[in-house]
Amino acid sequence: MKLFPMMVYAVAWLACSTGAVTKPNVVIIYGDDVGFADVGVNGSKMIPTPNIDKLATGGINFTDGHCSASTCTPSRFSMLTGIHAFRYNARILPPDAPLLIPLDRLTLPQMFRQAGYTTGVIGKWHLGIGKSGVKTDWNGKVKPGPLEIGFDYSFLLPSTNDRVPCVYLKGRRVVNLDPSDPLYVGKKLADVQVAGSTQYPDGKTNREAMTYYQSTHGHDNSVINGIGRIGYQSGGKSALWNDETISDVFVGEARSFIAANKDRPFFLYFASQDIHVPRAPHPRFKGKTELGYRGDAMVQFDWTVGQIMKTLRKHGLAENTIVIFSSDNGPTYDDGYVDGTEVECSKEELDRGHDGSGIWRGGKYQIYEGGTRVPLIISWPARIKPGTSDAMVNQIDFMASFADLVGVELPAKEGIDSRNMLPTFLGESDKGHTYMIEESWGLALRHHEWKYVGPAKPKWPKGRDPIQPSLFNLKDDPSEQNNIIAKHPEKAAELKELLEKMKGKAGIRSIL
Ligand code: NG6
Ligand code: CA
Repeated sequence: MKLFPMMVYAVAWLACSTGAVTKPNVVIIYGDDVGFADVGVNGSKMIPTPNIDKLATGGINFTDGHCSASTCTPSRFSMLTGIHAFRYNARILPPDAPLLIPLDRLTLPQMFRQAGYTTGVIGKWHLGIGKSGVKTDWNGKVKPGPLEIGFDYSFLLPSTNDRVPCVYLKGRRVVNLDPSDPLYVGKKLADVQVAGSTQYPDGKTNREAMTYYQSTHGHDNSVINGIGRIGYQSGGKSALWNDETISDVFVGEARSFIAANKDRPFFLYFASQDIHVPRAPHPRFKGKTELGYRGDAMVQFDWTVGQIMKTLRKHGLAENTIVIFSSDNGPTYDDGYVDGTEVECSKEELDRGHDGSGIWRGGKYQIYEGGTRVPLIISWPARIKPGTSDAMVNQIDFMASFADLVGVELPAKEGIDSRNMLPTFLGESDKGHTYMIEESWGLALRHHEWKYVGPAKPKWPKGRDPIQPSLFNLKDDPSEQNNIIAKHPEKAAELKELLEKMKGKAGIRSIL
């Protein structure tokens, strides 16, 4: 057994030197709100994740791997553009937001395309769709979106599962939309009260309509499938998704995409809705953990990973496919619904003994390590030797790193914050970043064991981030309990100055 991957490695290498090697496929399996320790290999004991663990033990498991920010839209923006989200003021997007990624920027899928790859996105988007200043017509061609920024194939949950519209978008069209029940999306109820289109209960005046479970805060606009959502929708009844089968639908899409592209190199960005609220795992996963919907949704996500791996094996693609497993921000518990998640706030968000961020402090919305230090597993049986890596790395670096792997020259003005970490991502070097920015409501700068946290605006999210500038030493104090800025003002000043420089327009790659 041991010999087999080595043989493939040797063959791939030989083929490489003759120029005949097939480029590896690249699949990013992206979780939503999955914390560092929500997976078994990083310490989760109460949620079984055998498929993710198998991926980790066959690849590199990073202990200091980061998404670029502690919320969804900014992290996804940075992973797909190689640019820090603060440069575009990227924030969690409302349901009817226009496309956030500028059409004239090089994107990760475009870069793969230049190298001859077919590119696809399946899953949650949350990067906006449509043109700025023009109301998106959901009954016509919905664009610009993924197809305009480098994806050849796209099957989306357009925003987030807690936001309208609760329909799938395939290419530029809403799936199963009945033209006699046109679909409207808006911020206010009045925006969507159009005669002839199905009207859904308004959670503000009709909470009883929330029959799946009630919302705890917000999520009280249109109530669809018994779940209150953010934003208002009317129409599109025949197109509504079923919350409990979203994972099955996405897995089906992934199977078809892989089968259709098995004979040419492909890049697949697979973005699951798990384990974001409203957590609604398929009934076959309910009760698989003692942690209610959140734990069960994670078991469902692990099943999804297993199905994608099985599909790759079925088509003989398992050896030469790079599979990345990661998440868009750290864990959260009650994020808006009464879904059985129990939090002991006094114990730093511990749910019945399960701590989704492990020893790292905090989670989603926070500048503390738990906000951005997420599971990061990279597997490529044909080349990567299994192991763990403590190198400090970031998803924002995928663009420059994969450009190197597939032989695309990244222009200086594109992906300006993306740095080439290919040898580290492939486990051939243990050298991580010396300096790395972490984003939340404010910005932090990591430097080896030091972490400087800049000032955050004293607004939402209340009390979650330190408002005053802070300094932590992660070697002595990995859980960021002691702000030692008063003891080391010179270190804080040094990092503050560098952070200001890194924020400069030219981008990080040009200065570090
Ligand atoms: C917040 C929502 C939260 C979640 C988050 C986005 C409220 C009260 N809270 O505004 O439920 O949707 O946005 O999550 O509405 S993310 O993973 O897409 O960043
Ligand atoms: Ca998220």
